[in-house]
Amino acid sequence: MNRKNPLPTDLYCITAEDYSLGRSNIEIVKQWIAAGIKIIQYREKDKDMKKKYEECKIIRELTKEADVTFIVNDDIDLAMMVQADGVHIGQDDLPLEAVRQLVGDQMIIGISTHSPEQAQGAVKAGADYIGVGPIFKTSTKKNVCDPVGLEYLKYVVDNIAIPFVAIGGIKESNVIEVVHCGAKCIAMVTEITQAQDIGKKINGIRKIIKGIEEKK
Ligand code: TZP
Ligand code: MG
Repeated sequence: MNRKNPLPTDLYCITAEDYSLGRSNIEIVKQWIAAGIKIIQYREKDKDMKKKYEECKIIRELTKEADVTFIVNDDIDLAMMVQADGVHIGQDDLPLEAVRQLVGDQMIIGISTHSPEQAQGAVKAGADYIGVGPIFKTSTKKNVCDPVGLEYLKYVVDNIAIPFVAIGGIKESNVIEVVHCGAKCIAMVTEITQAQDIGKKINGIRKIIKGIEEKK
């Protein structure tokens, strides 16, 4: 893990226990690690902090052993307590500069963006990477803004110099469009957590991504 190059050219996996076919976050994380996933974000909006802490402690151990980057969504204190590699914040959270003061200069800070202005703001504020989305319609995230579409993704590909991850409504069936635009790191939540066979799903998606990359 390092702040300069925090995102792999691959899938970025995010937990969502409510959409995991009854499997626990820990079980899902183990399957991701077995499939060779290199970055995992813990995202749980409705659990209490104690439960989140317990899960993150275990995920930190699993990811450390496997040399997988571990990012905690929203909770800066939780990210620091479990010694995660990074924290992912939104536009309405503490300003990025303030988060940097809290976490120090080793931790990765990612921030969700939905427009060119927000992307430029994130670069100026010192983000290590940005989230770009929601690319397509998604029902996984509550109070989400309208899809930004491929147009904003293209803007980021052409104009933003820091790493980015495309997110929101991305599936095996439409990932081609996202890769064609130039995205290298792609986040999928439900497409992966709801797969019966997670390893098979991940490898199926990788095949599509690789197929496109080879044709380029
Ligand atoms: N941020 C923007 S869209 C989203 C998040 C966390 C949810 C994406 O979920 P899915 O199931 O991949 O559409
Ligand atoms: Mg958030």
